[in-house]
Amino acid sequence: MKLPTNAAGLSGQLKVPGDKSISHRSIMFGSLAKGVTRVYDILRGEDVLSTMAAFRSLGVEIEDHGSEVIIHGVGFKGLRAPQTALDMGNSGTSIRLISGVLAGQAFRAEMFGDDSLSKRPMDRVTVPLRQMGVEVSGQTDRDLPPLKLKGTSHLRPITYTLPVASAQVKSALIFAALQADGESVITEKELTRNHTEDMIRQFGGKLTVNGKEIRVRGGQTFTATEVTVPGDISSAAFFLVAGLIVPNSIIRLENVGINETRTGIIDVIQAMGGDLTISDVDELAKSATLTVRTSQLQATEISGAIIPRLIDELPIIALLATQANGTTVIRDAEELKVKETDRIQVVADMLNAMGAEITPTADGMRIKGKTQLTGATINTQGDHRIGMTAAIAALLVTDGQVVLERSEAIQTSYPTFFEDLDQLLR
Ligand code: SPQ
Repeated sequence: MKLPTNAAGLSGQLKVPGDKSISHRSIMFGSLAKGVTRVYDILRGEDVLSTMAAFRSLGVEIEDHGSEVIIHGVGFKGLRAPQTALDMGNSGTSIRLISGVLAGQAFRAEMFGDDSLSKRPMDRVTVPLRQMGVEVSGQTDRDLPPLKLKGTSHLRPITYTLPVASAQVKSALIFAALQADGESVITEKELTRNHTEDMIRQFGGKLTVNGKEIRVRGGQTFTATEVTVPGDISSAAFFLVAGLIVPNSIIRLENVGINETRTGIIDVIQAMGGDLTISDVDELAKSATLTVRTSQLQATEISGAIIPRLIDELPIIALLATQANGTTVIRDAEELKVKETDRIQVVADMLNAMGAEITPTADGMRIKGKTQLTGATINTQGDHRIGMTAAIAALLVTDGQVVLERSEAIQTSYPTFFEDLDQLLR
């Protein structure tokens, strides 16, 4: 598709779609609770639909009424063996978290995904799950999908320190630990998004969190509840950056999730001198309105503990940095290499093809600021965040056109992205 270029400005207000991480988990906990859970404002992206389809195949009745989803939870003991292999599509969250759920189920299941998912390492979850007593096998020594798994109703608890900063590995182990015979102790490498922990409490379960250490007892039961999903800050990020770098812009994004494990991008925008205001804070829902205006930006350094708090925003932050004064450096982000694409290489290649000057490094990038972007043909390579970054970059192109190939990847997390962008274009 041909992307809009040379934007005169962006203005208006938006409510971005529901948070992807919370949407996945609301289906999982709703299915594993006893009783009827209602989920409002769930993200209707393809990744979340993969999780929904998987739980239906595991015997859970899920009514999909659009903005309201009703889950007839069956409890951990009510899941049944799937008749066919589970299709996880493009979704790392689905395959990894559901591995943890299946760990405690005494039946066989197979999970597969698309080309991109089939290249993503699953050994980060299979290694600890084997220690707990699960039989699991994947492809190559990294356990790439398809994964074949046979769980057990006698799971051993685990004491495990994560070798990578990953909310997916942590969450998979929490789901397994909830079904184990005793207490598990899971220690994070860095603090990562804590939606699984929050939702355990929301569904009436218990866990103890002490800094990076999480203690979870097996044999808990969950009670159905209502979940309202806030807007996804990872989706809002594209319009936050657009509002800062496109001249004559002011964008107001309402009801954006501001869980502190996800707000690294706000810290970076502030460090770069971006004009961002936070209002209408709802402490309970952990959401707020974020307003951005076109700004003069300074380069910054992004590394260390902030990385997991903005990992999915790094592609669009790289674009932001191409418009700042000075050279921005990103370090400690080697995890980007095992996302839907190698997001270090693919982001650098894409923006460099448009005239940026980005040097990929082993664990991040060096991004020269104040570069003029020009037209190019970009292929998402099946990565939604690459597609949306290209679309925001195109707005700055005054010379030439930008063509986006495989744009359908954006359906993964933000099906209404182009409608929302269109609404903001003056
Ligand atoms: O689900 P998937 O494909 O892994 O999605 C991504 C994304 O860009 O939307 C990563 F590619 O988000 C992950 C995120 O990077 C979602 C997630 C979660 O919901 O727990 C955690 C992060 O992954 P990880 O590997 O750091 O645990």
